[in-house]
Amino acid sequence: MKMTFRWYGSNSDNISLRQIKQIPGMSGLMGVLDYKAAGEVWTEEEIRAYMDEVHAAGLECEVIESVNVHEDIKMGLPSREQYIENYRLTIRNLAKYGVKVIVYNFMPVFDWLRTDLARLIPEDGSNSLYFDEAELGDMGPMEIVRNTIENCNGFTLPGWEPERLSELETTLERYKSITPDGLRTNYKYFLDAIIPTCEECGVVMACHPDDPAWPIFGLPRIAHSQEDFDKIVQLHDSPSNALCLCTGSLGSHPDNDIPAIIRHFGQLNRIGCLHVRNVKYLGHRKFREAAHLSSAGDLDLFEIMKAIHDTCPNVYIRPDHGRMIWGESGRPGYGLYDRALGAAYLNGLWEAIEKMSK
Ligand code: CS2
Ligand code: MN
Repeated sequence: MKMTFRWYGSNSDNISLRQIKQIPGMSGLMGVLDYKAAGEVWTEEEIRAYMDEVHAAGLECEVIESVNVHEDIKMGLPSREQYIENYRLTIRNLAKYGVKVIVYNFMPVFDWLRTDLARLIPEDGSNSLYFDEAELGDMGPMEIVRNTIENCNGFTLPGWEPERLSELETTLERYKSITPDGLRTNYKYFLDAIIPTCEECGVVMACHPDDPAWPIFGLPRIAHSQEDFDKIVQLHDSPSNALCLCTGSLGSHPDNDIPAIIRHFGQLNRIGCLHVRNVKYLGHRKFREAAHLSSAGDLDLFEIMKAIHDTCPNVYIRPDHGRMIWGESGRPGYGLYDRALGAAYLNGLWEAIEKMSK
């Protein structure tokens, strides 16, 4: 297992590489050029500059999260050809600089969705991301976008990049005629085009699940259960067509048995990387993000780490979102302290599992 940390680059992260390096056991980053719009080519110069900075801090960057997929590819529009070509060039360029895994998602319009980005946890005064379908009430997609952007403390949030949302109304309209099977057809077209490139240059694509793990606003969503992912890995049968299993995203639905899902895809060699975090169920389609510790939420992090250990022991993982604690303020979900605590805890579980299995 390689422990990594998400970092947005020196111009848009308030956390420094030095701070990340000081977290025990941190091998490197899940990095990103966060200023690149979906569909753009990531040039060699841009990648080199980023990698030089990361390496100078004594860290690696073998995973990129995310190279976003242009909406025209998901919708299957004729303009997708150029965006796919750009995506292939980006894969090649990243591979030249040591990138092994590229995280992405195939969710229409929205990446993750929350109704509150800083819900107070009354027991201890910390706050975390929170979702309550009932709170969505009459809120339409436009309103939730406005809310989210207003409440992100001035940071751009992954999945909520302004350029993806500028044509929101037209896009939402177009999706009305796309069924889940239709979306899968467009997905297959994309994979058939890019996976041979990945195989050539030793890169694994890792699809992130829908979050929350059910459809929202009537949009087709096809990545929130084991069954969905079985279909995805079969769309193009190659070890380069893999998954980024996110325990918190999948775990937002209590029916998803996370350790079993990890074991299933781990045995198939289809896990490119994992996000490991905990969630606390508060009712039907209502949850908040919890501290990583198993007893703080409803997921069993020991069983999760054990499943990783048993089926994909060399995989990249990162603590995913954390709460805001100790008076920290920053990008919602992406503070330093709670994610560092998460990493330390997961490393501790790992050490114990390793030693006990000898
Ligand atoms: C991330 C996702 O912050 C998050 O919730 O786990 O935004 C993830 O990076 C994307 O879905 C991957 O494309
Ligand atoms: Mn995630």
